[in-house]
Amino acid sequence: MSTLSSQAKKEIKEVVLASPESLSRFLSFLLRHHPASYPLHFDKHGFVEWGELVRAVQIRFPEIAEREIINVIENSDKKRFELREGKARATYGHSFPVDLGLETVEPPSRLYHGTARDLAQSILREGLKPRGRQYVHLSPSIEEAMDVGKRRDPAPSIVVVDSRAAHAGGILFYSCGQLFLTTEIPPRFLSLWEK
Ligand code: HQG
Repeated sequence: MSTLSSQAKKEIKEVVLASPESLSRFLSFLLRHHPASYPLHFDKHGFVEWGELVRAVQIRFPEIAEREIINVIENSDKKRFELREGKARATYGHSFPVDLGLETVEPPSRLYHGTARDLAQSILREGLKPRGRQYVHLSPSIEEAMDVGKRRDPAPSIVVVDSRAAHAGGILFYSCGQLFLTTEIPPRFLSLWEK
């Protein structure tokens, strides 16, 4: 029988939980959603002081070394975070208003949004809305939109955005790494991708 103390069990749990994936998810939670339960101060561009961020992460993962946090930031496949001049921020995905300093761009003629099958009809009816986030997030390819949609549904629906027409109609698009961000897309620019 196990004789581990509850403290030891807790410590093992923390070590297991501090995988790069869980650390990345926790950084997203802190930097995208500004939880009141952690002592973080954001500037208007969404940056927090590096030392403050490290201390907040160590509240959750007491064993974590600064280097491991840097590794997650530098190795994030989707470049979710940036570390600049002693400050860090999330590069997209915020649920509170930040000035990311993004440039408006002329988008490619089509952009794609992967979502759950049961949300697609509502999107076609009401338009693409940012819901809990500051922006709507769009992918430049069907493959990338599939990966986004698979977070919600193993066989996602892909909404096609006629971004050329939307841009011509006055909707602003921002380039953000591999993604394109916008505030809302009305139904007339949307259709469903058919395999
Ligand atoms: C849906 C991840 C019903 C929308 C991803 C989506 C992305 C509607 C959900 C990034 C709707 C919002 C953002 C309408 C929109 N009716 N549902 N009218 N309009 N929706 O998570 O784009 O891996 O805020 O389809 O890869 O899924 O975390 O947006 O399902 O790039 O770095 O409302 O987050 O990046 O969900 O994901 P989300 P998203 P990371």
